[in-house]
Amino acid sequence: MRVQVAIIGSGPSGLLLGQLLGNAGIETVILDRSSKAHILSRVRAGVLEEGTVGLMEKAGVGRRMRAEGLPHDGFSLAFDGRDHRIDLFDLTGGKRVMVYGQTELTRDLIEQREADSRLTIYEAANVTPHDFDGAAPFVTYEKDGLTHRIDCDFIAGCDGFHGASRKAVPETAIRTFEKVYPFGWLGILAEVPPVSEELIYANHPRGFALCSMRSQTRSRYYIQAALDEKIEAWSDTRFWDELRRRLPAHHAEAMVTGPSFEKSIAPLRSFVAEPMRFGRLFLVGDAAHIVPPTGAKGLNLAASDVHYLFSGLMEHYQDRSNAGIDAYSARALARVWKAVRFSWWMTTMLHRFPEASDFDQKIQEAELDYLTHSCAAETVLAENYVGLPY
Ligand code: FAS
Ligand code: PHB
Repeated sequence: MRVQVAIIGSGPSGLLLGQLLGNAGIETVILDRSSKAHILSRVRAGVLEEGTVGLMEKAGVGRRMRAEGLPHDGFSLAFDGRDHRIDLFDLTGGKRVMVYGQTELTRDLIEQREADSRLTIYEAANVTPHDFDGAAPFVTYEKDGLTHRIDCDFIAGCDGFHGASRKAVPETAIRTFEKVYPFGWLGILAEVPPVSEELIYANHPRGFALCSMRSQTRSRYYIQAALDEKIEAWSDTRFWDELRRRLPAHHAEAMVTGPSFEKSIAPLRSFVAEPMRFGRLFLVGDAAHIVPPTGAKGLNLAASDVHYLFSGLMEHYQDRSNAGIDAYSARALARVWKAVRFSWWMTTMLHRFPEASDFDQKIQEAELDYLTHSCAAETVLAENYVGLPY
């Protein structure tokens, strides 16, 4: 088989890139080691920047998102028993975010790819990029007991943090930066109405908590959890009790609880690989960078990477210019690092660090006090949260 762009990974990065390229007449194939069912069972991000919304619409896959997504003009910070609303719309001159689950975005992209009869090969084992430092790269994979080869012009490594693409790059050609946080997030999904119309990020002496949602009837809640926590030790009752302890009384009293149908613990890390391009192999999304979910940037960075790579590839195919693909890594990394900084800053401001000194704690309190008494500080938070320009 031969295609113009071989995409490894059927997550948001690979699917969105595949949809944009396919609509522009570029032949692609997507290879994923997981099954379609497993991919659609994953619960991850929930907040889309306007840039991500715009890309979904540009890809022709925005209908359900527009119909079912929840536009949000602000969110609240909760600490010391009170709320402080960050008015995103007012502070950014009219920008907002869209609450729409990554699971739904992935489903929309998968269904559109199938409707357009574009090929995705699921349960592809040992997917391996080859000869991407030359002019004739190819990808191999195993399926049904056979080894298959796909020749291509370019390979998009959209296979996430644990994927094969970044690992295929010689160690001498890549530099990584990492910070692992001393806690994780324990999250649940439950068919109960959200406690608030907007998201609530809470800083409490017992730890961070986040009240989010997927719809007016489905809530997504998280609490900061120690790294050695086991999901089995967290009954629904224990989770609800701990969540309510970390919220101001009026939210705790109003909270509607119920059985969870998804419960998981995710570790938090900041990670960046530089560069993001190696000859004819491009790293996209989580394959190149990871952020703590506090700033709701993971999925949205994947989208901006796709924007840069798609425009570079189209310059190559339509204008016979390699300027866009040559600039991909620098352009993507400039935005990635600003989002990595913002996600680190929000995580540091809102979580309780086990090793924090009394001084560290006073600095965190001063950060929150400054933020909630300064329009300039709120504006910095707001412009980063809605997403910096592409
Ligand atoms: P993905 O990881 O989504 O997709 C990679 C795909 O590649 C997967 O389908 C995988 O099966 C496939 N793959 C992996 N290795 C492969 C191989 N060797 N061969 C072939 N295929 C391979 N972001 C937020 O903004 N907010 C959140 O709350 C949030 N929560 C998260 C919770 C968890 C547990 C995780 C892991 C991430 C979370 N994220 C969150 C970040 C997440 O949304 C990512 O940013 C987003 O999934 C990035 O999309 P992709 O780059 O497509 O990578
Ligand atoms: C979510 O709804 O899953 C979510 C929302 C905002 C975040 C992180 C996760 O910052």
